[in-house]
Amino acid sequence: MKAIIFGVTGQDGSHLADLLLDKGYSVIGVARRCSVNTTERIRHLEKNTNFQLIEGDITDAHNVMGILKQNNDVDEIYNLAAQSHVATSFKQPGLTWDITGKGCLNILQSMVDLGLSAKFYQASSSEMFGKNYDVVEENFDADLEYHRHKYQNEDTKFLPQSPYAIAKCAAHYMTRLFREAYGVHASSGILFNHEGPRRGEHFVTRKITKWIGAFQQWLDKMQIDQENVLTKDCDRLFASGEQYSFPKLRLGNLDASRDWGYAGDYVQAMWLMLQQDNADDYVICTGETHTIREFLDAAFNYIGISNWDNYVVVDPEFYRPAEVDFLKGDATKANTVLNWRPQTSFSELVKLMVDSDIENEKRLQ
Ligand code: NDP
Ligand code: GDR
Repeated sequence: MKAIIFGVTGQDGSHLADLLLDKGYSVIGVARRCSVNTTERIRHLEKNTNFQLIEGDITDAHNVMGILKQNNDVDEIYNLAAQSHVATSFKQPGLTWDITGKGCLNILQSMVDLGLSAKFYQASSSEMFGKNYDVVEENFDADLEYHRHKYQNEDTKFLPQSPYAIAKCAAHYMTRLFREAYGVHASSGILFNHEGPRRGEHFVTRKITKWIGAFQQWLDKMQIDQENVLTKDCDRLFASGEQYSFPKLRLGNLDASRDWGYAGDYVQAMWLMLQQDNADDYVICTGETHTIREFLDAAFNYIGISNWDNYVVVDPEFYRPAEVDFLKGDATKANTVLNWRPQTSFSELVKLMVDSDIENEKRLQ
């Protein structure tokens, strides 16, 4: 089997390449040219003879057509390429549109024009739900008290809140159109947030765990006992000009809720979608939601600090013009049809990321 991954240098692209190579695929990864090396996440694949890295940019239709023409025997095409940072999409909406929206069309149109029979995967996003959710009322207890349970699934209407989410909606509808109009085996995975040690450093979970890794390393270097010193004299510790000073962690909205899973589990769902006889759309999530505050609780507690508010500054710079407040998916369809379930719990994910960032910082010293 032969697969092409657009966006192979990203978090998901690197996990998907690992998965497909383990399954015996020959994998072509497409990466855009850059003045610096962007292949850190796939460095371990450099010597794998089943892996080939080629240059390409999905905003260039001519280039995409050339790549697919040269590889017209491909079995599966995964489009993971995107300008994927929601906050950046407010500052660079046109670029986001070209990559995250039109890039998908460039691939689908080339597939049809070349008459390829390959299966196609589009990386759709829970951000497409934006402000919207559905509600089910359930009574859990004997005194018939009803509880409102909010969730998003394949039937929830999209109400996007950012240029990124709007571009993703366009790509999602384009994927469905090509499935229905031209019979392309084109599936969209509506994936909720998924993280891990390979997560980009500007997404909130990784920003937190990377800070913790650096902070822990600094405490060790300064031989500071966090329980005895930090809790008592915290402000002095962070004051500039002091002998001991370490920049606080600056974050934006801490009250948003996200359904966070582990990226390694989620690429399995992408692959499963392309193994089905019929193409379709699937929500992929854990079904649990946590606020940023709860992520902070879990991550700081793990290194033995219970009062993280001493180390975190809320900075309006990281607020967005429009926010997605609540995401909590319902993956019943993926559970039933794909037999897919997440394998990594929220606390396991937090530990995995904190441990990895502590190790990274040690290696840098
Ligand atoms: P990343 O931002 O880590 O990776 C994005 C990839 O797209 C990178 O390899 C990047 O290359 C590449 N890319 C960007 N622009 C272009 C371009 N013009 N041409 C070719 N490649 C390009 O994202 P993730 O791995 O986290 O996510 C993968 C996909 O899934 C994205 O489409 C994202 O929007 C979507 N998604 C992600 C979720 C998540 O929680 N991670 C949830 C739902 C959807 P470079 O290294 O050069 O920047
Ligand atoms: P998101 O992820 O926007 O959900 O998109 P991100 O981690 O960027 O934000 C999650 C929530 O945290 C709040 N937040 C901050 N976010 C960032 N990046 N930096 C901060 O300092 C900060 N402080 C608070 C945000 O306001 C938001 O509410 C991710 C991306 O991977 C998308 O590509 C993907 O489609 C969706 O997940 C599902």
